Amino acid sequence: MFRTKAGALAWISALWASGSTGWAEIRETGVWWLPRNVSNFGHEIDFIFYVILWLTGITAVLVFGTMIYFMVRYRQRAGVGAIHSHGNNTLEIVWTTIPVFIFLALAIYGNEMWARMRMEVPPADALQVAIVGEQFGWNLRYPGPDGKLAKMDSHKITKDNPFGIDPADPDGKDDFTTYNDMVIPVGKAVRLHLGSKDVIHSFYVPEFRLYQDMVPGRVYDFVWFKTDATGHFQLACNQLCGQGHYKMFGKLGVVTPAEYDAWAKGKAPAAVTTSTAAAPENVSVANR
Ligand SMILES: [Cu+2]
Repeated sequence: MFRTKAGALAWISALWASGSTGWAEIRETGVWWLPRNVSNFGHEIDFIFYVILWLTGITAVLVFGTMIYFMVRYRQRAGVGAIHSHGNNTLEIVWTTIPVFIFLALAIYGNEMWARMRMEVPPADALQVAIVGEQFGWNLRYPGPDGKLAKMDSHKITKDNPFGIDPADPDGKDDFTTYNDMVIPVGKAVRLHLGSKDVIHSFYVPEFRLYQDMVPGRVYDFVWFKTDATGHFQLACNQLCGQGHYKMFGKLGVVTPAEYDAWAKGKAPAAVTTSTAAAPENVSVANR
């Protein structure tokens, strides 16, 4: 197709540049390194990432440096015989004990962090947001003025009732729904109620360092986080969920509380059992 490599490269660069001018920040910053982080747990995750990166980086330099030095220093030379070594017990004990303690420390620290992220009860005043993945998009349900979200039951999730809620649930009367459009106020704890309508999807926001699979038949209500900066991001599905997986993404705006209130105010309460989801286009029954 392209006569020169440079031609192909120019074409790919132009395509990439045109695709990166969208509103999502994901391809505009941190393209070569970690995307920026805007969540409370993200700072800790990045910290442990850098600790591990430095530890393994320094170790790699030391190990490969020593290896190369020994290869050169003790290379085969005329008139120099081989030396037989039976090892050194002290050295063996030292270089086994140090990694054991490093690995133990990392495991204990990581475990403790995980417990705080996924096992601690989210703050009571957290904004509750229900998110149900489907081929290929995100159904979102927000509490209305009462601040309460209708109870989700994974066994009640159907095509017409994506959130699996009871039509008689009074908490759901003022809830509103959106499709592929998530907005949250900055600085406020957000608790997610994640479900799936059909296959395994995965809630993934790199800027939150947050990733949670959504398996049909379950509702995951233990994921929570807090943001500390505003911005526009992409809510991507991180599980290959069918032929339309590539287009399963929503807009995610972290906005000021006033902007959030204005956005939520403009939303009409949803009919209890229907989502605002448009009929999925381009999807034949065979793909579902
Ligand atoms: Cu998906």
